[in-house]
This record gives sequence, structure tokens and C-alpha cells, in this order.
Amino acid sequence: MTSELLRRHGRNPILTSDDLPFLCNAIYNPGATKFGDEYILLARVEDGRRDNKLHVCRSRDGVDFTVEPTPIAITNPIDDGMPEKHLYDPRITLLENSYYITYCSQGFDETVRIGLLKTDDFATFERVAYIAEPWNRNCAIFPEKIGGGYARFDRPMSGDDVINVVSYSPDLVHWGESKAIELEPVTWFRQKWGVGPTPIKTDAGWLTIFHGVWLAVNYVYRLGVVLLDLEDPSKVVGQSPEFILTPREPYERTGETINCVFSNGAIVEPNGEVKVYYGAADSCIGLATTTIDELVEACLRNGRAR
Ligand code: BMA
Repeated sequence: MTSELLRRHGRNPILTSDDLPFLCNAIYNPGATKFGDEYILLARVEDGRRDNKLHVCRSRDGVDFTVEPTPIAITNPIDDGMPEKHLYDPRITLLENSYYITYCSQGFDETVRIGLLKTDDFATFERVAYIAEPWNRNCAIFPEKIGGGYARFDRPMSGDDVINVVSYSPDLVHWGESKAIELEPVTWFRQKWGVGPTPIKTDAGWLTIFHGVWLAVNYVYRLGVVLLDLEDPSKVVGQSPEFILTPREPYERTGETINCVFSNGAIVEPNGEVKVYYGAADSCIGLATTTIDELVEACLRNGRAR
């Protein structure tokens, strides 16, 4: 057997609940970005009540992270009668010199919608708006305008969750003109799939890591990769039919959710290395690496999956 395209770091898992100074159920599914000389993770932390909050984690090398003990504070609350109970799965996009963060905003009654935050310093966070009605989750904003509008990749929750769309906005707040993304279904993500980290611009297209779900006895979460057209990201340029990371290690197989690798944060280094940060078993954070070239090659090697 040869191994998957993503290579696990030797220090995995790189963050666990032991790294927090309070009773903590789990730390996982971080958004990721570089900010000056620092690597930043915005991690999903489940406290001793199992409430979900976002915590900033900082590092100089992308491997050793220090977690801030208090969750991020958000200015500009919006009272629209749908109070926010849990914040999770943030995706960070550097866009027009500010960092925009989409995240899943869950109410007391389990409804989920997409929240949008903005920060310029990872110290203060401003709420911009809720940018989707319930039910919708898994949303990443592209790092530049496409065809004159802001663009995002998101998944309205239909029950089946097999349709993902690209939508457009004039102002990052009001969204529409959605087009379904034409991914070719493959057995390993037959049940559902959704965007992973923020799409990465390459000459060959928008390189997009996604998660996919297969129902065994329980759901099994894996990662895959697809290349989307630069001008119309609903069109697939190339798709790796094979997954690029599958649960194998004990910390990926055992935990709050068994057999789960899920990513919503990646960092591209100047030399083309891609650091993929991922939640393992909804319990801790792993790091796996590859390169832009290998990911693009995997998408183009077999053309479409069909
Ligand atoms: C997805 C999201 C993720 C989670 C994953 C596995 O639907 O809720 O936050 O990590 O399921 O449970």
C-alpha cells in the first residue's frame, strides 16, 4: 500500500485539550493563516459544558502553538432574535488587506447559519453580519473578487447535503446568483461533502481541499482535492478521485467522533509547501503537509472522476 498524498507531521497531534488551562472537552477544526511572522490558528474549543467557542493559537514555526486561554471577544453584536450559542469551524480569508472569518453559528435549537467576522490584528474581532439564513454551513470566501463580485463556496443544508454552490455578493453581506459546483460523485464521499480550507489560487485553477463523508456503521470523514475554474468556480477543471487523507492513526479513529479527519484551515508557504491543519476525531488537531504541485497534479492526473 502507498500512503495518501497528505503526510502527517511526526509530532501529531499538535494540539490537544491538555494544552488548555481549563476543563476542556476538545480542541479541533481550526481556521489557519499567516499574520506577519506568526502562524495563527483559530481553533474550535469545546469547554467543560461542551459549549463551542473560538480561541486564537499562535506559533513561530507552524507546529508549536500556544492557545489563548480566553475565547475571542466579538464587537458589534446583532440582536435578530436568533441568539448564538456555539461558534465553530472558522475559515479565514485574507481579502483586501483584512482578514474575514466565516464560521458556523449555531443557536440553542441546533439551527446553523453562517456568521462573518472581520479582524485586522487577531486581537479584536468585529461582527460584519450573518450571511446565510438557517440552514447553511461550511462556507469559505474566495480571497479575491471573481467577475466583479465577492465569491463564496458554501453548502445549504438540504438533509442530503450533496449540493454545494458558489454564490456572489456586491458587499460581502448580501449573497445570491448561486450555481451548483459540478463535482463528480465518488464512493468515498457518497453521503455528503463540503468545502475545506479557503480555496487557494494557482495558475491551474482554484485549488480546493474538501471533506467527504461515507456512511459505514458511522460516518467516515476523509479529505479530497479539486481544482475549480478561475473565472467560474462552479466548473471543475480537475478532480482527484482518490482521497488525500483518511483516518488511520489512533487519534483520528478514536474520540468524540470516530474515524474523522476534517479540515477548514491550510497555510501555503513561499516554497509551495501546504500545511493542512485538521481536526482529528472531533477531539484534537493534526498537521499534514504536501505541496501545491502535488495537489494540482493529483487533480489533473485523472481528469474528471467519471
Ligand atoms: C461536520 C461538522 C464538523 C465536524 C464533522 C464531524 O458535519 O459538524 O464540525 O467536525 O461533522 O463530526
